[in-house]
This record gives sequence, C-alpha cells and structure tokens, in this order.
Amino acid sequence: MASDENGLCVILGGGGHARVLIDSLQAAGSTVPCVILDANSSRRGATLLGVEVAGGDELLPELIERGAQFFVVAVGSTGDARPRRALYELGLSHGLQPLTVRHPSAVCSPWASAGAGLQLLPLSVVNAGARLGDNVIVNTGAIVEHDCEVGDHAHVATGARLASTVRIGAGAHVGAGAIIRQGITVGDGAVIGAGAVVVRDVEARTVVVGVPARFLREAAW
Ligand code: JB2
Repeated sequence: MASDENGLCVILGGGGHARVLIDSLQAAGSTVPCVILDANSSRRGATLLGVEVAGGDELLPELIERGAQFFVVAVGSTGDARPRRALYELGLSHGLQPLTVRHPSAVCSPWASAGAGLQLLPLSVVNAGARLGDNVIVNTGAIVEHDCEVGDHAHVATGARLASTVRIGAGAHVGAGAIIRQGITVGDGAVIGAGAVVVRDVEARTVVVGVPARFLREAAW
C-alpha cells in the first residue's frame, strides 16, 4: 500500500476494466496514489499494473481514516449496470469523490458536459453539446456525437457509435460496435447487443439485437 495515503484513490474492482482505467490514469500522468479493492479474496496482495490489491470493500472505512479522498468504479458492465451503480453509491456513501479518468488520446469537446466519475477511454470521442451523466463509461474507440445525452451509469462500449441527438437512458448498455441512428431514444436499463444497428426507439429495460435491432428479451436493470 502507498505510504503517503493523503489523496489516495480507491479503485473498486481489480479485473480487466480496472487495468484499462489504471493504464489510462498512468498515460494521463496522474500522480494520485491508488489502491485496489476487489471482492475476490484470492486477489489480495497481487498487483495490477503496479497497483496493489489491498483487500475487499470492507477496508473502505480504514482507508478513509488514513486519508483516502477519491474513488473509481472499476467494475465494467456488459448488460447489467446495477453492480456499477451500487459501487458508485458505495463510494459516495463513504464521502469519497468520484475521480474522472480520461486517457490523453480521448477527444472531448469543451462544449460537452459530464457528471462525476466519467471514464473516457483511449480514442473515444465526445462532441459538442453532448451531455453525459454520472458514472458513465465511453469505452475505447466509442463515439458520442454532438447533442447526444447519456444517462447516469450507462456504458457506451468499445467501438460503439451514437449518431447525433441520440438519448441513452440511465444504466443502459450500448454493446461493442453497435450503431445508433440519429435522434433515437434508448430507454433506461436497455441493452443493445454487440454489432446491432438501432433505427427505432428502444423500450426501457429491454434487450435488442441484430441488424436492424429487434427485441430479444427483458433486461435485468
Ligand atoms: O462489489 C464489488 C465487486 N464485484 C466484483 N466490489 C469490488 N471491490 N470488486 C468487485 N468485483 C471484482 O471486479 C471481481 O472480483 C473481479 O475481480 C472484477 C471484475 O473483473 P472482470 O475482469 O471479470 O470484469 P470487468 O468488470 O473488469 O470488465 C468487464 O467490463 C469491461 C467494460 C468485462 O466484460 C470486460 O471485457 C469489459 N471490457
């Protein structure tokens, strides 16, 4: 564990998404010391890109007493944003501030706005007039065009593209490589399958797949 824990950032989750986030923080030249908490006790004592896995979430009060100030939700989501929402609320409930993670290759217009805890991963693009909520992931190579809205806890996965004026509801998941036509609304908690092409509005809490995207089943959110 870092010896100077003043300003420490607690990374919640120590899997694949955590590695991408730590890599992005390092690439951005962040000097905030970090420690990982992971639910899997067998990971305790391991390091991930040089960052120690200190234990599970039960260590939060101890870390805060020792000066932790920030947190990052490092559990990804591929269709169920509830664990990410729960970890975000956990961090807030302990008085920690969500840290923004922005890879230096990400493009984000100064005319876009975002809530707290935004994750902009390598080569992602957010254009003018876009409005992103809290705890949103714009994953590697994803595009959020001008005047789109992306709700809290939503995940625009790797290579997905939102044409202009798309509205993505809270907790929704836009799968890898999916394309959403301009002006479309995707309801809260909806899941868009990988590679889908969405040309009609998507009901809240439904899963749609294919080209053009069609209803598959109810979603978990
Ligand atoms: O409540 C929790 C918790 N639940 C799971 N608290 C903490 N601190 N950690 C938790 N975890 C841990 O998150 C698991 O023990 C596991 O080590 C980690 C999740 O790792 P995994 O590699 O399975 O998934 P991921 O969330 O890092 O990545 C997913 O989402 C990304 C966006 C994958 O689907 C990736 O392929 C995807 N790129």
